[in-house]
Amino acid sequence: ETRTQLAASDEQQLNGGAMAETSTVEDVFDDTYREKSGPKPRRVLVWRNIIMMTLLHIGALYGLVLLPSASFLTLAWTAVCYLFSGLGVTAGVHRLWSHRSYKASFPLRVFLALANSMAFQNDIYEWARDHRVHHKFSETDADPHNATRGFFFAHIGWLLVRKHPDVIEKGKKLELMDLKADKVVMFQRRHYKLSVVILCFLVPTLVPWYFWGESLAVGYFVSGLLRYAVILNATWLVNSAAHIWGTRPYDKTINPRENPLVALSAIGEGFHNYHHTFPFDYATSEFGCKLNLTTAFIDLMCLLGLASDRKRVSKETVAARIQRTERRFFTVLTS
Ligand code: ST9
Ligand code: ZN
Ligand code: ZN
Repeated sequence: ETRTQLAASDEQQLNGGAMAETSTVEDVFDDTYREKSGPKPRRVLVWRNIIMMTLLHIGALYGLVLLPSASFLTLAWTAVCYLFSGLGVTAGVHRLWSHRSYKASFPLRVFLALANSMAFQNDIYEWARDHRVHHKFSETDADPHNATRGFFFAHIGWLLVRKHPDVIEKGKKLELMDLKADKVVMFQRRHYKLSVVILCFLVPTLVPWYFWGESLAVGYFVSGLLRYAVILNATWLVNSAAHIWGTRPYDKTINPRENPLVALSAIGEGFHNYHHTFPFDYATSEFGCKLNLTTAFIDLMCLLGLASDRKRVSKETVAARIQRTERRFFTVLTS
């Protein structure tokens, strides 16, 4: 059995077989793709991004210097912004829009799209498109943050150079109808720049200044830049650290790993061996809400009637998959 076949049969057993339909989302590994032989294309640096990312990190360091002078309310506000923008990535563009692992009502999608703009990680459409190619062609030329090119490339380097042509070629063949049909996604894409200026920079800076007289500098460098840079790095650690360090209980033949430290900073997204094995599971982990605030948030939304249809892989399917991939592992070793 290939990885693609394994995932397809596991997906059919979701929620103990209760949810028999298989989604059309192309987020499972494609065994048929082969990297082109011959020399790799030249690496083209994008200086605009290198300069902007350097300035951002210098600004964030200055935010760290200002941190002791921030009032308690400003620190609490910064934490709220961290959580809010984090959920826009984890519960929003990752588990909902990239993987369709649950359904969200219109008001919840509006909330998640606003939160997503506060995180400023490219618009939902672009992020989800890149993320689906990441899963489908993981650890190859067609993976935008191919971790076989090293920690730095998987972490931030991929945002500082032109993409490998195979990322674009394979990405263009993806089925993205669900994203194009979502009015919230397309609205956010149309007004992306303005929404980022307002939500990622103006709101975090102006709220502490207007409501409790914080200085504009502390608002900008702490709640704005420092919070933004930390969220970015927490997200990137999933691509770098969680593809390099950790255990592989579910499938030893793939690189993504279980990394509890990453899970903690990325509010539940570090169980990456599980996630690449079962990308359609809304909890992205075997262990539900453990170290996984995002799963707790989605559960709460279901309780409030704002979300539904959580896809969950059963314990039996997990156990069966571990056994089957163990067999595959030995076949790979001995062939
Ligand atoms: C950022 C994103 O940080 C982070 C994503 C991380 C993903 C993590 C995943 C892990 C799991 C989840 C964990 C969540 C944890 C959260 C924790 C929270 C507490 N398919 O891109 P262009 C086509 S962003 C199909 O310019 P270049 C397309 O036609 C940070 N087609 O390529 C496109 O035009 P359009 C802020 C594709 O020139 C055209 O090609 N943002 C695809 O090679 C050109 O595309 C930045 O820093 C595809 N996949 O440039 C900006 N890709 O889009 C960074 C492209 O109009 N980006 N096409 O349709 C850039 O500047 C550029 O993309 C580039 C490449 C320089 C990197
Ligand atoms: Zn990954
Ligand atoms: Zn994913």
